[in-house]
Amino acid sequence: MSRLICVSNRISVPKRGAAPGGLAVGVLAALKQTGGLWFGWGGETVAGEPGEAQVLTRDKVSYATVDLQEDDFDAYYNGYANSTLWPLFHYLVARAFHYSDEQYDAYQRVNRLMAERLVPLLEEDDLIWVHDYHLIPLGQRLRELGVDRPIGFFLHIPFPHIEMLRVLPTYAELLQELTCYDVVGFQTEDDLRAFRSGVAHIWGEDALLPDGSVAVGGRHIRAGVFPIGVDVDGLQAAAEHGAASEAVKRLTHSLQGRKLVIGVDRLDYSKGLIERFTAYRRFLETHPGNVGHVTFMQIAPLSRGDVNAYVEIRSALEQASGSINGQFATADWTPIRYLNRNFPHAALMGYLRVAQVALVTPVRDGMNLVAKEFVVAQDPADPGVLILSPLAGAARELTGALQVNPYDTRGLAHAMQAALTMPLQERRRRYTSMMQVIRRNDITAWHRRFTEALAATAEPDPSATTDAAPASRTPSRASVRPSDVTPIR
Ligand code: GDG
Repeated sequence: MSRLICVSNRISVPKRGAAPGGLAVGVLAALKQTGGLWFGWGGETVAGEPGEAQVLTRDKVSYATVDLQEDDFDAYYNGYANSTLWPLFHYLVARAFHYSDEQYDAYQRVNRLMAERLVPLLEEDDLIWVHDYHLIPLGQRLRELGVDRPIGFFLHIPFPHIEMLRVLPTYAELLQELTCYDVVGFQTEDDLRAFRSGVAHIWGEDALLPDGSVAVGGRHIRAGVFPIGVDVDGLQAAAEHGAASEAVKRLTHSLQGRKLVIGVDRLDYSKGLIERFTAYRRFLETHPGNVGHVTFMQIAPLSRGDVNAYVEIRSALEQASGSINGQFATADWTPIRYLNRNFPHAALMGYLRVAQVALVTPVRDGMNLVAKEFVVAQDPADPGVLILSPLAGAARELTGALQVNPYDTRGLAHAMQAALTMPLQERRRRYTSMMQVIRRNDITAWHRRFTEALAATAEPDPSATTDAAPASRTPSRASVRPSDVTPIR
């Protein structure tokens, strides 16, 4: 069996008792099953040229960490990855988009360095799986260094339609880099369609194959949908256990019989937190019977604090929560509990279980694992209600949620009232339908489907087009039509 190599921007060597978040949970689940190597930045920056990767092995999994150069890190991570690609891919150009050639160059240098440090660790039979927008050029850099093994890429965030993508001065390079992979995976059909709109824009409609894949430069790139899921049994056990913990008992005691509405999100402008707070204010104004009887707890651990747009959203949320509490609070009730803290994942699952309603209302999200975690955490006999944005990838699967546009303040306020008063029978029906799809597309299904698709590219492809170049996986740059795009820089 091939060894699996997972590559992501940041890797966390697991410490006992520490629970990793979204991407990390998925990657670890895949690696624990097959064994393999997880490669990425270890969290340290250095002044000079970074050294070779440091490798540590625990059980069947090896963790290889590299340092990054101080000067490049800020421009690569806070700059091009999180101030250019992140807002653009979330369709939030007007809110936060910024482009600079220098940051783009740093992004490319970091990807080159990662490729150079990874190559000495590779073995003949490896399957290489690259994760997320920080590392889009990595596949092409590995090919340039002679790596001929299957390389796959999975995008955890949305992929924008070409009409949004072409705002980026380097969009043609980005598409070219994606076509250097053997498998390109997305969260939803919408993301896949958007990718195909970009491919058609550059290489023409003929490059689009009926099965969703694309043919570029004589190569066949399998492009598909692999919705990320959760570890259902593990989370259910954690939620049951968490609900009985001291921390959760203290929470329920403090509520004094009031209903709990919960939100759990990284503090990010894509998560729709300002819009959510505004809707909660409207809910209290238009449904005054709830004043004093409902508590909204928003957990929002700080994230990307060195990026200006994140400093601004933090300050706006502090103002909004303060203003709502100032308007409605009484001597013995606070309408919003706003917590900028990181909690152990098991504690979060306990909090999700005891909530009657979850607000998962991003203005755009690749999938959103909290939506799935909330449903899994529920007591099947008395489940809570999920209010979900249709702009989250999870909305494609979780049709049993109350789906409301996050900008629709009045609609969200109505949905909160409907959720808090929903009869048990309807809550159970919605819960059951969502659990079916969450189980079908769980975390194991996600990594199994992706790694199987990747392994299949190592086999000879009977459906390959006649002009395919079976001897090489290296795409040719001449495949980008010069008339359609600015020259590749
Ligand atoms: C990206 C995409 C896609 C949250 N607070 C704490 C904590 N969490 C955990 C949640 C969940 C994870 O972090 C967050 O995952 P999401 O999917 O909700 O969002 P992103 O971080 O934006 O993830 C997203 C995901 O990648 C996977 O592909 O779904 O669309 O944007 O598991 O429970 N975990 C701990 N403490 C916290 O305070 N330990």
